[in-house]
Amino acid sequence: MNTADKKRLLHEMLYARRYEERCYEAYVERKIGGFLHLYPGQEACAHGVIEAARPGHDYVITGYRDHVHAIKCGADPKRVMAELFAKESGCCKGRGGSMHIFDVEHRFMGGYALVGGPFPLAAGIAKGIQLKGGDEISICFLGDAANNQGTFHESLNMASVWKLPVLYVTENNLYGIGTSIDRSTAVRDQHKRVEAYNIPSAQADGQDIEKVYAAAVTAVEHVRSGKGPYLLELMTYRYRGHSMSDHTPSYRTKEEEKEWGRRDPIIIIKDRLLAAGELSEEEYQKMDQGIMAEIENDVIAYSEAAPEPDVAELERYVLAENDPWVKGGAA
Ligand SMILES: Cc1ncc(C[n+]2csc(CCOP(=O)(O)OP(=O)(O)O)c2C)c(N)n1
Ligand SMILES: [Mg+2]
Repeated sequence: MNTADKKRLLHEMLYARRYEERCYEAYVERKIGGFLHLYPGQEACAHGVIEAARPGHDYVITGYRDHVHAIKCGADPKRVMAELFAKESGCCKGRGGSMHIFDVEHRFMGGYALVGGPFPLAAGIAKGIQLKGGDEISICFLGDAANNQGTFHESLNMASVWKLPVLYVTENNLYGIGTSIDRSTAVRDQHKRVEAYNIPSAQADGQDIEKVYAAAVTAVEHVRSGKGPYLLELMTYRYRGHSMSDHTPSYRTKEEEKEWGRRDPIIIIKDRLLAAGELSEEEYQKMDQGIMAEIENDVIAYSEAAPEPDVAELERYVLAENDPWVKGGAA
């Protein structure tokens, strides 16, 4: 990875951090309602893996912690924020909200609330690619706790038997809501679980974007070359609680939080660039100021000014049969 790539990824991760922090504030201001799961601490996972793939060409699917994955795939940050604000200009016309971001144009296939739900969907997407003979791959990001769902085992077994082009990425942040992995899961190292399905796997440091990227290049290359599925486990940590319902977690020790705070994905790449003389502190501060101004003046202003959905159209998009657009009629 060259210096320009490292700086761009630093910019993207810092943007993601400030974006999510601004979502937190907007929630407190009651501009965002419903569920809200934020990504600070885990930025190197989505950025490192999707960077190694072909965003907009490969299909990406994930759970409810989905804003950053969608944006890295190419979704417009303004339309993602407008979606969180439940506005008509949102990427799902304000009907989906935080857990249901979707952007078919950039092949971001959602955003799902059901833990483990995307495992079979990702396999289905991969089966479609295989039947059509395309060179795309299907990438499924989910948390460590999702791997205890039956869907994980059923989907990975079929994916292996059918040699589907699907990359499963476990973002292992050591907790499922407030339950530590050591209390819920017999195997702490998630990559070991797929040996039972004859699927190759690896574990990488999810806080270091260069390590995530290197591991993801190997994983993507394996899947794209037709050798079947692969599982990449990324060891990471979320700084805030599971969602806005537990924003100051009481189930973790301060020592553990501090330890992971020292391994911040943005600081790791920033310090590396500083030490190599490829970035100055002044340049970094300017980058940060620019990002915050852009989010405020561009993204938030757009979302605040965006129109509300029409109440008369509340049932539109609930069922395909209600929608003239789906039947081939007017938009
Ligand atoms: C089928 C199902 N069961 C339970 C829940 C409630 N639930 C929401 S998130 C979650 C824990 C998921 O943890 P993990 O997969 O590790 O992801 P993380 O939130 O840590 O990113 C649970 C049990 C749900 N949404 N869906
Ligand atoms: Mg987890």
